[in-house]
Amino acid sequence: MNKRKALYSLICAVLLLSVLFGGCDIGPHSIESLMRPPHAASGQVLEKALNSILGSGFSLRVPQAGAYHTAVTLIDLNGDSQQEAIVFYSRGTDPVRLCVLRQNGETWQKVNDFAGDGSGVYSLEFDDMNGDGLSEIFVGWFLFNDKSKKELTVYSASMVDQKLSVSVCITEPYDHYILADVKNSGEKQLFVAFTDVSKSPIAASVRRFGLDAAGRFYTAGSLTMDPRVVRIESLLFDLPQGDQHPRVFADALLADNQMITEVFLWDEDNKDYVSPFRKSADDLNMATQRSGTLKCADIDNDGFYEIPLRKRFIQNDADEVAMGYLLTWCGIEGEKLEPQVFYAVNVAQDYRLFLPKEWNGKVFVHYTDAAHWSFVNQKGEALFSVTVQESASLKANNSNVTVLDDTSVPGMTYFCRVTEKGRAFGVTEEALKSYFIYDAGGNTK
Ligand SMILES: [Ca+2]
Ligand SMILES: [Ca+2]
Repeated sequence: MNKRKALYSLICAVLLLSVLFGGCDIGPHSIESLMRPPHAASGQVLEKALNSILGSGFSLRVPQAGAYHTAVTLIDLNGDSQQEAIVFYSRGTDPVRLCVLRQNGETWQKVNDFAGDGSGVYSLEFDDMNGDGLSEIFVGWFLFNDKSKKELTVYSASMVDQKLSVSVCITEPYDHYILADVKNSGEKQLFVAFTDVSKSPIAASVRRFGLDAAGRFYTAGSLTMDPRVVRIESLLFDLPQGDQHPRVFADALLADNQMITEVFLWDEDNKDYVSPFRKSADDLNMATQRSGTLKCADIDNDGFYEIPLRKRFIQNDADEVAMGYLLTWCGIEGEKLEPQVFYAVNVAQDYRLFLPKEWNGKVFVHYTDAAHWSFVNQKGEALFSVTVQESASLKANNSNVTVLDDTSVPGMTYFCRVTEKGRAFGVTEEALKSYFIYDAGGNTK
């Protein structure tokens, strides 16, 4: 769907909602001037149609996440330039239902009406998976009594005797899903990530589905995840330049505040995805394991995801790691993790310092006190320092320092000093000012 259509649908949906909920007095002419074709798509006509098709005593339901936040969504499912209406509604404590309406001249007619799978609508999305000009409808449902459990139902639009019909394709429990063109064929496949907590141990997996030309779903593949996974946090993909196959990234929580990013890469020999970081016999993804809950992200905005790893960055004892670490954002090159972006993270004093790539392996932190970090070279010679001090005492000492931040924490000043060795290495106060980021916890993106 192009942007203009999307905007148009949004305007229509907002106007319709206003009319349907009766909270806003918009005259029919103002609506109709915005909506083309003007007849059946007017709010009053649709409201009337809903009342006559659904009967009395229903309430409209709104998806909680995703791009469509309205109970009534207008969209052209079959590419005939006539918009259909997707309506979520419920009666009392019954499951939420999905009704699809189409315009028929001056009126609306019911295409299909489905009982949903839960007590609420999580998300709504549309995509023409197999490129046949007919849209699939992706609905995420909240299950009863437990909002952490969701089910995804995919509905497929088809033309039967030149009339639009909508039917259920699959229903799958899920945590996250994505649609990606796996084979560079113009056809998208559906990836469904799900943590099955009913199994012991918990079984996390990513299943892959395709849609054939006849409109039937088929299972295209199934990927297990690290057996230690207790929850899947996100599912993403990117497409490297010159590569035909998307790379899939799934952030997942382990026990004890540990996190991994499962990476799935296309393997041409097996014609399936494989996990390059879980090739060892124990099936564990140690390569991307880190403490904390920082998810993979495109940290340098180059269109590809990086994975945030924590490395030791100190010349002191390991038990001081909690005070600070080297945050290393790694891209994936081939099947290898390639360090790209570096930060020194001071957890105790809530800041991080960007470190240029050229400094990697050449600059370390020597600290005995979180309030004063001395950055040293391989020989242990001081290059520069970052210090936090009470602003009043700093002023009293009349110290000549370069202030990095004296506003984020009231009464405290972050400042830096550069040594002669540091200057020779190429460090300047101005550069450190631009590298310094105040950040509670020090470890968010
Ligand atoms: Ca249509
Ligand atoms: Ca990137």
